[in-house]
Amino acid sequence: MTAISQDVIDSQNQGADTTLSRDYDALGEQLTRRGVDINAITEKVAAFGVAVPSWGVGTGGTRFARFPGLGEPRDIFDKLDDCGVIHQLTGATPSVSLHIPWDKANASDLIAKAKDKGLRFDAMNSNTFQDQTEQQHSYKFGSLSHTDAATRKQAVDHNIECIELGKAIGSTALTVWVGDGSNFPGQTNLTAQFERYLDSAKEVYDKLPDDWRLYTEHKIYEPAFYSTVVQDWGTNYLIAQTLGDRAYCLVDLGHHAPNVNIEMIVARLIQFKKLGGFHFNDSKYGDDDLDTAAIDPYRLFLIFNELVDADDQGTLDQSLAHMLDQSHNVTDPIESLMQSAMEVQRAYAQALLVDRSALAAYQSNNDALMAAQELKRAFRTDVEVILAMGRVRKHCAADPIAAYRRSAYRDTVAKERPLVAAGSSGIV
Ligand SMILES: [Mn+2]
Repeated sequence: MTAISQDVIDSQNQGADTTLSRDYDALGEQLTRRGVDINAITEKVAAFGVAVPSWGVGTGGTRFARFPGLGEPRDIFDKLDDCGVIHQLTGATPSVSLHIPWDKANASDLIAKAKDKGLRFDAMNSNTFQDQTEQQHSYKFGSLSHTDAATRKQAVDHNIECIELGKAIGSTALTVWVGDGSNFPGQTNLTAQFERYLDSAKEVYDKLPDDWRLYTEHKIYEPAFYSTVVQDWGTNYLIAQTLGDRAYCLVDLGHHAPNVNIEMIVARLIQFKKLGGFHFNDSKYGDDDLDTAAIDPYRLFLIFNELVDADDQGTLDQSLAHMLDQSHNVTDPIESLMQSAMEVQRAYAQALLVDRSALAAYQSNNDALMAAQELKRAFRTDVEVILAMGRVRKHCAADPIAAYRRSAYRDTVAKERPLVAAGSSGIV
């Protein structure tokens, strides 16, 4: 059952119909002159989905404070309601990624709720970066790479538990991110710690069903501030290589030093068949977890440029896991997630507009200026109407944010959901 009345969406779409069609036709004409079929682009973009993380619909926080929002989800079922709204309005988020133990629930209840909301389950996320109340061993000094064997075993067992629940709800992937590392030079033996990590990760990998994938996520710093066990894509690649064919590297945009050439990392991982997918977000100074494309939409475009290029070459893995991973501290999380899903689609649409044969010619002639301009031309194209038309054709909202505000969904759920003082606002 959908949370927002289809009438709200339809009446808005009817109101926008004339101008949208005219603007769409005008862009279509322009693209025809460039040899591009606008409807083919619209179809591809409308079919492109990105997963929403269950924890994303709650208000985030920093290590300083968390300011709860109105009507925050109380449990995974409330979260799935919110995720259903995002997908209903944008048509861009067909799946939800669960975080265990935050979202632990009866499998059949989860399946029933997801079915009711028209959603499915994406990768499972384990959590060995914080202690749970019932837990025997602390992760203060690490989890999969801990010096103590019993703590490592506890972390391995937790990951296996995530696989088990995932199997029951139709997930086919496990994402592992650990907070393991060190805060002081000398605190840990860097080599021995990574060996312990690999041994533990192998135990998890051995329990992976044949049709599953294991994604490992690198992160340069935080919560460990001197070193992290999986600090960059090089280490991540070594893990994927060591574990086997079903292990892939996940690229979280925020988990790099400022100005790192992420699109190049993407290209390398594609070339060596180890790109697993993305956690989309944006950052200015560190792992800021800002909304996707809020700071640097060109970087997101350049990443999609690599993906589309690989797709054209036939080298793109068609099972990449695309997910949003952001912290919404000052916005309504539903609005941020809708906007971000649309930003991902926008970058994809723009990347599809690159004239690949013209670009290849500029590259082989070493015409740096024109090569750069070819990318810029695609990036400068306003593809908003392509995104909107794709949504309208799927009976989603031409303007999801406006439709959401008109629906007063947040006010409605705020009456049922009491203001919560805290709750886990994990950012991984
Ligand atoms: Mn992440």
